[in-house]
This record gives sequence, C-alpha cells and structure tokens, in this order.
Amino acid sequence: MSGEPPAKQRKLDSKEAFLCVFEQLARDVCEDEYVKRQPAYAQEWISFMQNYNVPKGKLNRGMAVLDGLVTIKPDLTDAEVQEANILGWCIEWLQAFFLVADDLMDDSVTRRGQPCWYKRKEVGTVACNDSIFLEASIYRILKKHFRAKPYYALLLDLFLETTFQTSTGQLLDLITAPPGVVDLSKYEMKTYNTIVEFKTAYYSFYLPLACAMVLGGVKSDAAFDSCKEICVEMGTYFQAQDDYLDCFGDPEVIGKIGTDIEDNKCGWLICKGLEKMTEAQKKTIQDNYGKKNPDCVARIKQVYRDIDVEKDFREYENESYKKLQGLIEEQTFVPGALYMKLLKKIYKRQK
Ligand code: DMA
Ligand code: MG
Ligand code: MG
Ligand code: MG
Repeated sequence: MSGEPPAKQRKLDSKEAFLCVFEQLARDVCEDEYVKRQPAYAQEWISFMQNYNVPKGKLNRGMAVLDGLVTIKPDLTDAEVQEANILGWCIEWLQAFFLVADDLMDDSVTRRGQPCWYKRKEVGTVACNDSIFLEASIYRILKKHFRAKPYYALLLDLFLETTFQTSTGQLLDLITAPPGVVDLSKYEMKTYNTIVEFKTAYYSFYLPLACAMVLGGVKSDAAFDSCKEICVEMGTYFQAQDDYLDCFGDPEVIGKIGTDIEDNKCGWLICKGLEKMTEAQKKTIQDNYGKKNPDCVARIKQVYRDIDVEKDFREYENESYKKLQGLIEEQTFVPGALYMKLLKKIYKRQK
C-alpha cells in the first residue's frame, strides 16, 4: 500500500479507486481471526456472499463520504482519502445488510440486475443470517481501522443509531402493508413521510454526509442537526423516485423488478393518487391492490395513468429540488457543495 504512487490514489472520485478499497476490506473480513477458524467451505460462502451483495450497486452512498469530505477539506492526505473510502464501504456493507433482508421481506425477484440473494436455491432463508453477518462485518472493519481514533465511539454511535432508525422505518413500511388486507385509509402522505424518513433518509443521506463531517473535523451539534434536516428532505425525494421507478421504471435500467403494488405498499404513488381519485377509481384500487395477479397490477397502473399521477410526481420533483436548494443556501455550517454534489447525482435519475 505505502509503495503506491500517490497520483493513483488521488484520482479522487474514480469508482475504480473506490472498488480497490472494497477488495482490501473484503479480504480483511475473510481473513478475520474468527472466519479463519471456519472450514474452507464456510470461508468460501462468506467470500462469495460478500462479492454478490456488497459491491454491485451504484455506490452513490459509499462514494459520497469522500466526495463530501473534499468539499469540507480540499487538501486531503492519502490516509484521509483511505479513511473516507473505508467509511464509504461500511455504508455499502450496511446497505447490503438491509437489502438482503428487504428483498426477502418484500418478496422481490431481482436486485442490481441479478437474482435476489435469497432467491438462489442454495441460499433461501440462510439469507437471514447472511444479512446479520454483513451487518456484523461493519463493526469488524470499523474496529480494525478506527479503534485508535478519538472519534471511534462517535462512528460506532452513528452506525448503530442509523441502523435503529432504519429498522423502525422498515417496520412501518411492512406493517402498513399487511398481506391480503387493503385499507385505503392507511395510505396517507403523513404516514408515507414517516416511513421514508426512517427507512431511507438516515442511512442513505445523513450517514454518508455525517461520516464526511466527522472526518472533516466538524464539531458543532447545530451543523449535524442542519445536515439531518436537509438529508431528510433529500431522502424523502429519493424514496419517492424509488417508488415512481418501481412502477414506471425500466427493470433493465433499475436492475430490479417492481413489487410495490403486489406487496400492498404505502408508496408515494398510492398516497398521492388517492388524493385525486374518483370513488370508482378508489374501488378499482380496493379490488386490485396488493395482489400478485398481473391483471390486477395492470389495472392499478391504468388508474395511475388515468389520473396522470406522473404529472404530480414531476411537480413534486421540481418543488423538492427548489426547497432543497433553499435549505442548502440558507445553512452556513458547511460548503453547499457537500449537499449539491449528491443532489445533482440523484435529481431526475432514471435508476
Ligand atoms: C428500501 O425500500 C429501504 C431499505 C432500508 C432497503 P424499498 O423496499 O422500496 O427498496 P427497493 O425498492 O430497493 O427494494
Ligand atoms: Mg424492497
Ligand atoms: Mg422494502
Ligand atoms: Mg422500492
């Protein structure tokens, strides 16, 4: 490592450089003293499972740590770049943990252009433990690389609190969608906003930027509070996009086949749509939502088209962007670029 030419490491935003760090960390986990005591086939399982689930996403969250840190502290040492990327990968490990479990709970089929992990015939419900293993790996990585840092406890607290928040969001997402019971009164924007704040915004937006702020030496509580407020807005917008793409996106492009209608989900489209549906349209929803039958799904999508909920989505998208720009310009704790880089990556995304 120390013999690497600095120029290579300094290609700050390259996905390739970021993926190099994955290789090192994946090896660290496989060479963990406890893993080493397992039989070879268990070690192979871990290695394969990790490669299958951790590095194949867009890596927006993981790369946001370094991207954010350079806006706070432009002249970074190689060691600081490495630290940011390690924390970035911890977030990708966290995401892998949530997604392996989420796909099982959502009865999903594909993820990142490949079958969901639990769908593989040799995996099934072993995926539950794999998701726990992925989560536990985060703390092995953090311990190895950050145990001697003064901000070690701060990082642990950040990852643990974020996991707690996300699990409450996932809980609400799941219990507002009981199989076989369509209760239209449950699909309200207020409930939706709570679901997505907790299931998406904290781990996807606040966590990477808060990591960048910790590494950048930002200390004021007010700075973290302001970051949280902006990230909740950005995360809400991001999940609304996810819900829109679940229904209207191209599975080839988004890498996953939508299941929100079949799963009875309290998503953005149903919440917004119900605000403007006629009684007849509501009846169609009542009779067809939450069913695996493709004809039922097609009827729901037809109602969405008839009421042009896409137009509402585009309006929301524009308003949310403006609101975010305002919030970002208002705050003075960190350079606005910390947020704008991330916002530009997700605005009007197709995947
Ligand atoms: C995602 O919700 C939230 C977490 C914590 C994984 P989702 O089920 O809409 O995600 P996806 O569409 O990727 O399955
Ligand atoms: Mg899901
Ligand atoms: Mg889900
Ligand atoms: Mg989704």
